[in-house]
Amino acid sequence: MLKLFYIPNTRASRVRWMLEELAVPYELARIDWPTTRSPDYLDKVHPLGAVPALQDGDSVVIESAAIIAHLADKFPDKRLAPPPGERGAYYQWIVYAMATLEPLVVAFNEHTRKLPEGQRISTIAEAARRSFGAAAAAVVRELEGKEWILGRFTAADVVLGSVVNWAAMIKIADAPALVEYAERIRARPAWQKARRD
Ligand SMILES: N[C@@H](CCC(=O)N[C@@H](CS)C(=O)NCC(=O)O)C(=O)O
Repeated sequence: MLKLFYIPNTRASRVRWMLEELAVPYELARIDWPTTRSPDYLDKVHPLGAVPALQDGDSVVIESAAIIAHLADKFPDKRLAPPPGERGAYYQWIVYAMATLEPLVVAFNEHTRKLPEGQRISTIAEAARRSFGAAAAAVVRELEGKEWILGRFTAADVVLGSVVNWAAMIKIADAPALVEYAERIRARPAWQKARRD
């Protein structure tokens, strides 16, 4: 049985959403932050004491996007990844979300809400907002006339949609196309199931 190491309102939520999209059985291992600091967790689950991590048989996979891509491949009949050899745009948007967009969302979040007020630097937040706007313009263009980033819904939407939704929530993303994409994400039954408790 797949086992997801999970803390609510973290990047583990996007993996839980993916598992709900797949509608496969899984164990939700609700842990807390002290558990992630335990020697056992650091040794056997996540070397940085973070979530998410997915145990699949004898292996443990970390990194939310890697877990989501792995799950799409593990259940090919669910058609959440394009066929091998046709995955250029699919990989592109997964990596774009994680490597290009998410670090800007993180910087903006830290310097507008997460850090204690005295440690926030408004020029960092502003620079992140500008860079995010420029980088997200490519997503806006790609979504033109489409509901989902590849046309039909795939695991790339789980990764990209999680990041865009986070960006919309903290208001670094304000382009109507991104706000509407985030609304479509939140309207999915699997998204709602993944957040029911
Ligand atoms: N790139 C990693 C980031 C994982 C990560 O940083 N997770 C946060 C929660 S969203 C965490 O567990 N941080 C450890 C901490 O706050 O101590 C992924 O996408 O899985």
